[in-house]
Amino acid sequence: MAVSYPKELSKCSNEEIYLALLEHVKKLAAQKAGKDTAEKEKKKLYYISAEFLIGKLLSNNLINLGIYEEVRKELEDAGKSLSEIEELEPEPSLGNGGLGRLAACFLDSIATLGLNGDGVGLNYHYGLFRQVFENNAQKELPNPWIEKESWLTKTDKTYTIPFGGFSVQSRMYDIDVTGYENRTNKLHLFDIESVDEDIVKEGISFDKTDIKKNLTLFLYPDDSDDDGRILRVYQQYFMVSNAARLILDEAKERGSDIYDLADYAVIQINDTHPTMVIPELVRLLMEEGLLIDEAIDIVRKTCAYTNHTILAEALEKWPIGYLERAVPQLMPIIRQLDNRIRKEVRDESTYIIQDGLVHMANLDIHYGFSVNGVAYLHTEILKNSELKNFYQLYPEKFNNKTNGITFRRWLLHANPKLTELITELIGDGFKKDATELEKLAQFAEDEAVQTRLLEVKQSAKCELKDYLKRTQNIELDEHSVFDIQIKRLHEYKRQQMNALYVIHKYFDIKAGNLPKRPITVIFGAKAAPAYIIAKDIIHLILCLQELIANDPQVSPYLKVVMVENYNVTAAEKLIPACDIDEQISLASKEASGTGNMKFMLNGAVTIGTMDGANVEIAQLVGEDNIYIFGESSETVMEHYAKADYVSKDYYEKDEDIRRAVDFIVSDELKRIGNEEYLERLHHELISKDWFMTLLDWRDYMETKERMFADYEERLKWAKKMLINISQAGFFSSDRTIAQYNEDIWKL
Ligand code: T68
Repeated sequence: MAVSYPKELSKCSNEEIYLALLEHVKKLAAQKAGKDTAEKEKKKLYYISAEFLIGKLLSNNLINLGIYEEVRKELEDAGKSLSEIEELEPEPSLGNGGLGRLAACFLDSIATLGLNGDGVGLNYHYGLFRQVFENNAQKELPNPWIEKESWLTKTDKTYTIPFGGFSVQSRMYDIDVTGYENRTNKLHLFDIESVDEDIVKEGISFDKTDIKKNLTLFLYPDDSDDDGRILRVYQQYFMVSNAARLILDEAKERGSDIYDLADYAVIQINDTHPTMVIPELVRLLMEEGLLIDEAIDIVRKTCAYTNHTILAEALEKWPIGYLERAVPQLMPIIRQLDNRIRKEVRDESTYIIQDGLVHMANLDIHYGFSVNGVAYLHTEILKNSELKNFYQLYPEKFNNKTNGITFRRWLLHANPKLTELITELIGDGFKKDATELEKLAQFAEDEAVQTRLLEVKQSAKCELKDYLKRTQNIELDEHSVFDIQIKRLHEYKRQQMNALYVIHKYFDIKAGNLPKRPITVIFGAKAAPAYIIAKDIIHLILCLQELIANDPQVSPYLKVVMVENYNVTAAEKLIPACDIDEQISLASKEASGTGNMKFMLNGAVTIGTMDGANVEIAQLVGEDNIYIFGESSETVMEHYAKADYVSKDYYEKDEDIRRAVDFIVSDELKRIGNEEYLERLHHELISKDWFMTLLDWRDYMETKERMFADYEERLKWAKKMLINISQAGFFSSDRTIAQYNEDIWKL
């Protein structure tokens, strides 16, 4: 089937081409979806998630449908550029970070492996906020992405969803999920028609109590007050009530008599946001006439839970009062579920309702049949400390599923030049079976290959330079080392540690210790709107960027760049261009990380702590090919247990640390920045430093210096790059999904 362009291709505008391709892909996908829905497929997976950070879809769909090259060539022959056309596509910002991007990678792999599984979430009109910088600080704006023509298809599915005192009418929108040379699945996004975008005023503020108008406006509305938190409860219930109804409808269509639901459906609960699906399913089954015991039995066999963090703040606990107000029909069920546990289980720490709060994770663990962490170390920490009491109750439920990423987006699409080089060296089998990348190891000592790899990296750096110049008017020196830290802004991820290194380097350069090659430190991160210290860290980075850029003594050797509105599209340009990848979280705190996997796949070398999936990466590539520093997770957890970490001690005994930390409140920075923000961050570091920046700082600094020195041995460095790429196959989300299916879903 040929693409039908409205006129001769060379005369079409990019906009016309984009729309023609959009329609073409939707048609192709629909054709395939029609073919695949075989009745013989009894069981279906529903991946419910508050976030699906899907990124732009055009190229990815073209690749997965096997027509990317053909389309690109046809456009090129007509003097058009696919990458320019792609820039017209808005990026849906239906996610925040790793958890949402993981869900998107999973959907790709589920379809690619030919599994019957759909995603279910919400159709946020403004997604996560769009970040702009003003006066060296983050400002939040709405992020509209839904256009007249888009990947969304309006369906006929609607439900009446009851809330306390009123109800709303939902509607389901679908986005096709094309697998790589395989089936097409769906991402179902629920919405309501009464949402009113005009209620948003000044930045992203709006009336949080007007649920009919605001329900699907934003992902993660500000939860610093009760109204914001209750709005999240409304959103979550809306998501899962729709999901549960859809699941029941579809199971019945495929022949389920409801009692055998577990043979027809399996639900993966992505973090605690969809947890209310458990009591809601029980409630709906009872409406169908089942006894509560029967309903609970069925739900217990149907739901599985993934945990993505050990940070207490993210293990949601909703006050009973919120639930009683928003979803009163659910509270009696939740109390029943809790009462059963109270009778069965002695350990009070596992009760669902404690001190007037409903512990969502506890509900998942008691009433799900599987609990998984997202990397080896993370799962061990869950079993042996965070969720120890639950592990003792249900050892058989616990399992690890180390995260993965889809290579279609993060290699084939993001880095065509590297893909071409790899294909030339080992053939294209790796596109289907990522472990074939191991064959690259045979070229580890091959100087010709090493040189080619360096050339590919250089060209990606030039492309990033062009991109940032064009989109953000940022100037990069492509001959400098690109040192990149891109991820949500959070103290545990320790962007502040990197910023303190920048300050240290600034002093070094001032003192005449010039680096062998200029260094460009690139950051990309959004901070949650109500997370004050995270915003202060962004402020510090932006102030450093300005200070250094205007200092003629330092700027030839050091540059700081904070990319505005970091998102999937920016990541696709940044990752291929990266030399040094920062994965510097406080050990034990980063459940997995998935950026680390994308970077290694693209030939970056990581500096990191023994945390999350870094542990597995280090094991695979060996100590010569990753730069590990910092205290171990055991030591860190011991510090927390004994409460004996005192950041001030490090500040007082290490002159370099003191100099760097004090620079935050220096006259130079205060002249550029906001005194209150800088003072607050300075105080936080010295008096709290909850994520132990200063504990690891000296080791970090020294490791980084070693890394910059090693970088100068270009061919030896290229060998490290090659080994990283060759070992990245394990981190394909195809492997992860195959394991989910084998151990949990059993489709
Ligand atoms: C991330 N979690 C983990 N959470 O931090 C990361 N949570 O280590 C891991 O690789 C990734 O999940 C995938 O497993 C998140 O991204 C959230 O975004 C979040 C948002 C709101 C509430 C709780």
